[in-house]
Amino acid sequence: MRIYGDQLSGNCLKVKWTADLLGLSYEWIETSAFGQSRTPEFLAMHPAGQVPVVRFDDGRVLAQSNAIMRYLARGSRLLPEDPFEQARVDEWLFWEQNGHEPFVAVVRFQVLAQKQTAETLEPRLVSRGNAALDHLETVLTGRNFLLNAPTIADLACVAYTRVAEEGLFDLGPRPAVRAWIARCEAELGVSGGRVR
Ligand SMILES: N[C@@H](CCC(=O)N[C@@H](CS)C(=O)NCC(=O)O)C(=O)O
Repeated sequence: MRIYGDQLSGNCLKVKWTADLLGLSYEWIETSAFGQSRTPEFLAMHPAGQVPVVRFDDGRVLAQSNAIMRYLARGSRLLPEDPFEQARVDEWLFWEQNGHEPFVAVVRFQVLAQKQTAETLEPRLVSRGNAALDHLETVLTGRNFLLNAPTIADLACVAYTRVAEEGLFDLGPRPAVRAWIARCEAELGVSGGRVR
């Protein structure tokens, strides 16, 4: 398969981490999220014009980082077989896209790419980002991973949490989150991607 992704995007790294952890062979097509996903050629493959996208050897195309992770991880230790445990993974995947990424990742983008400061950031986005990090701190207190074992839920949620301080969020008072990030980096091979 071919993975079209920007190595500096947390959403794209989620897919790379999953494929690497599972030992899947793939060709990485570096595609900058600053323009290269909006060329006519790319739009012909994926009209939404965003990365990550996977094109499988049979020509089928799949987008959305969490959908791709879920598809790649089926039948592996990263996605439990039990239907209810799977639904709990999905719960985290949907929450990450709806309650975390739109705040933590967006604020970080605004700081790094748009040079916004604590004074110019939209307070609502910052406050929702802090609420997401607080939620993780509460859940992870006394736990090693979001569920009973490491899953794609951890990969999804750690992608932008581990770089949240680049968006001026403070992980200092969130020790359970910091310890979980370290565990994900060590046990899930999570690394790389520091810019957007
Ligand atoms: N919900 C999507 C978000 C994809 C997304 O926002 N991709 C960004 C990079 S992180 C992108 O391609 N931006 C370029 C653009 O929109 O032109 C996912 O999880 O895959």
